[in-house]
Formats: sequence, C-alpha cells, structure tokens
Amino acid sequence: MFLTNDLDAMPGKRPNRRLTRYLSCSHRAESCAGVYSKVFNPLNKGKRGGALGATAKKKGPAEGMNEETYAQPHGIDDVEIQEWLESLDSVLESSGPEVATEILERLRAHATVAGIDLPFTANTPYANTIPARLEPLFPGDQELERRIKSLIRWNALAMVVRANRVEHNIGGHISTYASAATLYEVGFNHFFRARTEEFEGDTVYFQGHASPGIYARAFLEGRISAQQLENFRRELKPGGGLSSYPHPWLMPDFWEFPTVSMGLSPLMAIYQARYNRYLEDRGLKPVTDAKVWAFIGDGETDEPESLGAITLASREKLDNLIFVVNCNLQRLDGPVRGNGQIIQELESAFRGAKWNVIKVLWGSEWDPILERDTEGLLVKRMGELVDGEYQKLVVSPGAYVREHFFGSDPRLLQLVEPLPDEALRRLRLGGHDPRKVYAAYKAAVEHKGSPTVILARTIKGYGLGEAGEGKNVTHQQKKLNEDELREFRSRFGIPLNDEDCIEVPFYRPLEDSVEIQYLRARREALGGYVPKRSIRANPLVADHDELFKEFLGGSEGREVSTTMAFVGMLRKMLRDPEIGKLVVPIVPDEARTFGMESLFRTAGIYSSVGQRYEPVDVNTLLYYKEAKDGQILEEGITEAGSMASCIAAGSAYATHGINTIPFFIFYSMFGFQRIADFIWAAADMRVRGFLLGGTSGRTTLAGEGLQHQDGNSHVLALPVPNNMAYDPAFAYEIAVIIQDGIRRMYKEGENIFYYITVMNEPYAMPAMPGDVKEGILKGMYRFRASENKKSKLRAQLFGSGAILREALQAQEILETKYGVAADVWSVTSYKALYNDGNETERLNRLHPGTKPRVPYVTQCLADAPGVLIAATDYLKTLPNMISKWMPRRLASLGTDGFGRSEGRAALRDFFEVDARFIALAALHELFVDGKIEKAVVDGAIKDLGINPEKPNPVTS
Ligand SMILES: Cc1ncc(C[n+]2csc(CCOP(=O)(O)OP(=O)(O)O)c2C)c(N)n1
Ligand SMILES: [Mg+2]
Repeated sequence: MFLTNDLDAMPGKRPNRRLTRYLSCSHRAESCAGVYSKVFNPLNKGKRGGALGATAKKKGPAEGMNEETYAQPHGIDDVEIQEWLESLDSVLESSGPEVATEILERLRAHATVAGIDLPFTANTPYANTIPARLEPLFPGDQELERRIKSLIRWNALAMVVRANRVEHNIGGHISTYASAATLYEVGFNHFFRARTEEFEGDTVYFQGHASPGIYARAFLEGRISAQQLENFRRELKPGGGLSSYPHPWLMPDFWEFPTVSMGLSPLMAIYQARYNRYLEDRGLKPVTDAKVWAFIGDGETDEPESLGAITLASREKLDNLIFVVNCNLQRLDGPVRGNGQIIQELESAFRGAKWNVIKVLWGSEWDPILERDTEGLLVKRMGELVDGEYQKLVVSPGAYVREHFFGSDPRLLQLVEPLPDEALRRLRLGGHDPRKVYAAYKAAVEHKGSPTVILARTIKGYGLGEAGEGKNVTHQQKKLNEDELREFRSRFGIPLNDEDCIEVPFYRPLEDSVEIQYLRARREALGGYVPKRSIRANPLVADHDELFKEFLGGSEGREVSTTMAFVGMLRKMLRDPEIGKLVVPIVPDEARTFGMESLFRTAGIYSSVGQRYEPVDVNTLLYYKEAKDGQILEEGITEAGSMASCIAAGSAYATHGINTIPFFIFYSMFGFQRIADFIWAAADMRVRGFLLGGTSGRTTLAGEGLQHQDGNSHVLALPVPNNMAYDPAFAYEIAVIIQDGIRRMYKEGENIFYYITVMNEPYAMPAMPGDVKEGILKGMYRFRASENKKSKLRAQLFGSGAILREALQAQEILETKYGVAADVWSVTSYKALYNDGNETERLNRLHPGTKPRVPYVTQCLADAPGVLIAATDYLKTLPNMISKWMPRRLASLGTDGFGRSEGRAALRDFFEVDARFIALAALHELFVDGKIEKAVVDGAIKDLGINPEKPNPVTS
C-alpha cells in the first residue's frame, strides 16, 4: 500500500514530508490533533493568518458547525497548513483521488488509534462537489437555452401578475420558479425523458409552487393555450383554466403527482423509486434506467416526512432516485436557517444516510478566483457565513460584496483586486449556472449504488430586483409596478417595448423561431413532453364471480373475524389467474395482528436482496420468508411509507400502465387519523385500490385503550370525495364490496378507491340472505326482519360492523321481553347513504319541475314502521347525518369519547352501544311516542342492569 514506513522510497512519488511527519508524531496525540483537524476539517477556523473578518470574529460557530472544530488549534502556523495542503495536492496530482482518499482514510484510522478524538462531521467544505476541472462539456446551446428560459420566466411572471390584476388576491407564486428556472430548464432540455411506447420514462415531482414556470414552458411547447394561462387559478372560467398547483384530479392529462402539501412528495418519490424496483424484481416491468426526480424546497425539508424515509432510499440502493433541493435559503416568512447553514445541515443528514450528495453552490465566475486561491482561504471564508448573511450578500452591490465578504482578509481582497465591483455583483450562484447544474445532473444520473441529492444554491425571486429578489417578502410577491416590470423585461431581454411591457402580455415566439424549434427538438430527442399523464393500462376482463363465491356462503358456524375473512379472500386473490400477480399486499409491521403471517411463506415478503440469512423460524410452516420476487410489501412501522407504496401501486395504471391492485391493511386508528394528507393526495392522484382499517371499532378492539380504539376513521373518511367507505359486518359483505370495487376501478376505470374496516372479533359468518348485493353496495339493506307481523310496537334497528350483532341481540330482547317487533338493518356505509341523500336533494332543487327523486334511505324505510334506532362503533354523527331522510326521528348510539383499556362487553356498556342500550333506546322512543308506559322503560333500565347515573363517555 501507499502508506509504508518508507514513503520516500516509493518510486515515482514525491516525498510526502507532512504525512511522514504526522505519522512520526503519532505518540504526541494532542499536538497532532491540532494538525489533523486543521488540515482536514473544512469548517475549522484558524486563529492565525487573520482569516476571520471583523464580523465573523465576533461570532461563535455557525449552526451545524462543531464547537470543537471552531476552537483554535495550537502550535500550528499557516506555513505548516500550506505544506500539508501541498502534500495532498501532490498526491492528488501524481496518484489521483483514489490514492488520496486511501491516505486520508488511513490517516483518520491512524489518528483514532493514536487516541485522537476526531470531531465528527459529515460535512464537506462549503464548495461545489464537482470541481471545475471535472466538469463535463455543456452539450446544449447555452445562449439559446438562456433565451428560452427568459421567455418562460416572463410568461410565468405574467400569468401571476395578470391573474392578480383581474382578480385581486387570487394568489400565485413568482419567486419560487424564479429561483428554480435553471434547475428545471437543464432538466427539460437534457434529462427528463418522456414516457413513450418503448420506454417508461422518467418520473418528475415538480415543486408545487413552481407550477407557473411549468405551465409557462408548456405554453411555449404549444401544449397550453394563452387562454388557459390567462385563466391561471381561475379554473372554472369558460375555456378552462389552470389549477394553482399540480393536481391530477383537476388536470388529469397533465399533472401526475400532487406535490404542494409539503413533505409528501419527497416521501412519495422515495417509495415510487422503490416501487419501480419492486415491479422489476417481480418481473412486472422491464428493468430500465428510468429515474425518479423530486424537486423540493429547502424550507420543505423541515417537514418530518421529507427526510423521514431517506435511509430507506439508501438501504435499498435506489440509484434511480434523484432529489434536487432548491436551496434559495428562504421559505415563506424568512430565511430557512438565518443563523445557520441549511445546505450544510442537509448535507450531513443525507451523507449520514449514505446518499450521494452533490453541492452546486457557486457559478463558473467563481472558478478563476478559486483557482487563484492556493491557500484554501476562499472556501474557508465561504463556509463561515450564516445563511442570513448570504441572503443579503447575494443581492448586494459589488462594493458591499468586496467589503463584507472578501474584506475579511487582505489576502482575499487581493484575490479579487483585478475585478471591478460590477463583476463581483455578477458572481452567480451554482443553481443559476446551467453548466454547473448540468454537471451535477449528469453525475447524478450516472451515479451507481445510492440515491443522489443535489443541493443547489439559488436566489429566491431571482431577477425580480427591487420587487423582491432575495427579500423576505418575496414568496408572496404577486404584483410588480411598471418600473419593476420594465427592469425584469430588460434583464431577461424580452422583446417588448416599454409600453407593451407594462401590460404584461404573454409572449411566444413564432413557431418557426429558433427558440421554439430548439425547444421542440430537445423534447423530441427526449421522447416527448413532460409532465404528461395518461392511462396506459388495459382494463381487466374477468368477472371474478368464482373467486368470491365461497365467501357468500357463510362460515357454517365457525367463528371467524372479518379480518380473517378478508385475509382468506386475499389469499385466494393472490392465486387468481388474472389478478393474482397484480395484487400488492402492503402492511406496516402488523401482519401478525391481522393473521396474515400465512402469506409470508406463500406470497413472500419483498426484499431487493432476497434473504441473506437463515430465518430463526425456518423450520416452521409460516417462516419469515423474504425474497427478491416476494409480493408482500412489509414496510415496517411507517404508515406514511406504506401509504406512499399504496399510492405508487394504486397509480401504476397510469405511471407504468400496470393495473397493480394495492391492499394496504393497517391499524385503523393510524390510518385516516395519522396520514390523512397522504390519503388526500392519493385521492387527488386518482389512486385505485383498497385501504383496510384493521382492528377497527372503538369497542371492538378490546384492551388497547384510548390511542388505539378507533371510532373516528369513518368520520375522517367522509371528506375524501372519491373514497368509498364501508363498515361491513360479515364476510359476504366484504366479498361483495371488493368484487364490485375491482370491477369499478379496474374494469370500468372509475377513479375511486376504497376504505373498508375489518375487525378482530370472531363470530359465525352468516350466508348472504338472498340477493342483497345492491343494498350492501348502496349502504344498507334489511338483514333480518321480525317474524312477528302482528305487534303494534315496532322498531327498526340499524347496526354496522360488529355492532350489528348487538342490534340482533337487541331484536331478540325487544321481542321476547317487551313484545316489540324489530327489524334489523345492516348499514354498510353511512357515507354512501349520505352522498346519495345529498345528491338526490341537489337534483331535486336544480330540477324542480321533474318528478322528485327519493333518497335511497327513504326508499328503504318506506315500509318500515316503528321507532328508529341506530348503533355504531363510530361517532353518532354518522347515523345522524342521514336522519333527515328518514321518515321519523332517529335515536343514535355511538362511541363518541376516549376509549378505555377494557374487554368488549365493558366497553360497549361504557359507550352505551350494546344490545341492552339499543333495546332501551327503542323502548324510550316508544315511550316518547306514547306507545308504552314510562314504567316499562323504568323496568327495562332495572332489568337490563343499566346504571342511569353512569358517567357520560364523551366527557369522562
Ligand atoms: C404542509 C404545508 N405547510 C405549509 C404550506 C404553505 N407554504 C407554501 S410555500 C411555503 C414556503 C416554501 O418554502 P421552500 O420549501 O423553501 O420553497 P421555496 O418557495 O423557497 O422554493 C409554505 C410554508 C404548504 N404548502 N404545505
Ligand atoms: Mg426555499
């Protein structure tokens, strides 16, 4: 190896005096520590040499810098540093970076052995990761690309300014795209490959607030009309408009991924990249080099979801994933880290997570200055400023830059002495330099073995000048005055005269202009336009009657839970010739809870590396089998990650042209309640598939208590318009719902998805009582009518999920003890009934002359006499919201309140939803109607063992 005791004797190598000296002083740990950290820690600030300016001197280390590294090392002078640096340069020159790396690693190891407590840092200096000398040639016509970009900048600004002139406060963002224009344009001109017949295409998550720029480009491409641009944020205007942000629901031929709720898209992108690998490993799509690009804001990285799954990406070696963080150092209110350095903070997080990190901080104008700086002072100075200082510096005049940045050290001043102030003002940041951005993107797409993050420094509101460039108010800037418009026009060379310019017209060069021709040619070379969403999967054809038939017959007395019944269906679906391969079971470390472990062995758990170990339970029937072609996505404890997988699987019909059918089963309390925003995004994305809320029902999940017992999720599912929510009680109901769901989504292509709650209470599953399929799907059907047709005392009992059985018991109590004849209804979906009722009302209101329609609930209850009682394991609001379409008053029982650690019987007593309370409610309603005496109710309270003074579950 290179580091021998006899360095001088190595052929062809220059004697490495510094390293030799270091090695020989290893016994003097303390003094060597100074040497080491001084040379190799880029964040170090030396006491000598006057490297710190007046401002920096007063301050402590910037945030993210280590106090220890800031401390002044002793016994070392600049000459010594210089010698070390020269030694390293010489090694680099003569032996290359690999040898230099080896030496540094050996040195670090040696220092550790020598007892030197090396300060940990995952950071590299505040410099470009790719040095100028390793930059590839820029393959495009830089001047032409700049002109195209300028036109896009103009149109993006124009659409926001015009929209706000027409309608004050309609909103929109100028400064996000202004900062990211180069990041996007280099991608559009050189990297983003479209989806074609032959190639699946790259997947791009656009930063939501940059949408004006993406629209403006599509306008130049001739894909979006001037009329649509004019109606930005006014989608309901005749001729159509453009949605504020990327929403596939609103623009299904254009946008693919909703990204504007911050933090969702980074996580979704990670799981998308992983899902692409899953499809490849399972042979469902060919192996390609398609990339997933995610453009995110630096402020956005504060959302826990943004960085929450980055270790998954590196663990899975997702080199098909590229994050581009637009580091304009600002968020909405002000700087992201005014007192620190967001870029360094992100670098250490990503490097710590083993990502390939590429920093693009400085533009080409800096290269000659850096080259002149043989002492490394400039890079050191670059690392000293906190972001708040940079925010000011990058939009300041050259004289200010000279004084406040270079002025910290006479040697730095000397470096820029030949440059006029104007040249200092024009020193660009890396994210605005296409050559630097191109180099980074090229390195990213060529990188193997880990995901890449590009940290690109930009200026928020770039080009807005006085109107907001780099200012704290820039995020909200929507209006420019005449001077500001003219200034912007001139800066970007938009061919509009002073007069026209203030009207802010959209500008598109003629079709045969070099700009349009170039732009089209570039996109053609990359396969077409991006973004573009299209449905590429063919509909399924089978009816799957055979598959689900067995579940319509009941369990013949055997006690099973609806979860077990569902797992039985899943097992069968996995074996189905048409859908078997397409089924994607997804579970966040809860498979055993749901009795799904039997699938481990048969379907296998997906692992990109197979199973590198012999599982501890290998000798058991249901061992933990991981396999490269495993079908189950066992995601570990991440409902958000699992949902992101579900989104990738449920949108694969569009993204990949593959009808994968996700079945994401989770602890129901940790679904809508915890990850509702992802579910909302899934709805926007037209995701198809099934969410299964396991262990559901506030009183059905025994023992687990307040944080687990779910009586909320069906209420939380209400706002999601295209989500079909069902609370079935029996196996046949689930079978009917799933079979119909597959038909609607994958045969008919409806853009809906399902939420089905399943429980863990075992009971005998009855056979389907006649043809009640329609009622199951519409939300309710009469499950068991009373056989007593003569009684004058009548009741209708509505039960759902496991509480349906309480209603059945109440039916018996009422008949046998009180002579009340009650019918029992299974309400499978209050949501479906609610939507139907509202739609009926609405149609009647809008068409007063036509024969009024009757809500389905009203139709059902037309021949259902007596008092009306509903009992649910969810909030009372569910039955209450449909009561207005019932022929009479409704008494609702539900589980409003905090859960308890208890058994089912005690819980149902506590929440007053058991058979006794249902019976009491019916008797009380009859009493209120004057049908029975008060004494009967009093007697029932006593007989049924109900404590009338018990605490209210809602407030206790
Ligand atoms: C979850 C969420 N919270 C808040 C917002 C509101 N919001 C929109 S833009 C923005 C600031 C964005 O800053 P950054 O991520 O740095 O993006 P930039 O515009 O600077 O590129 C905020 C807070 C949002 N869209 N999503
Ligand atoms: Mg920002």
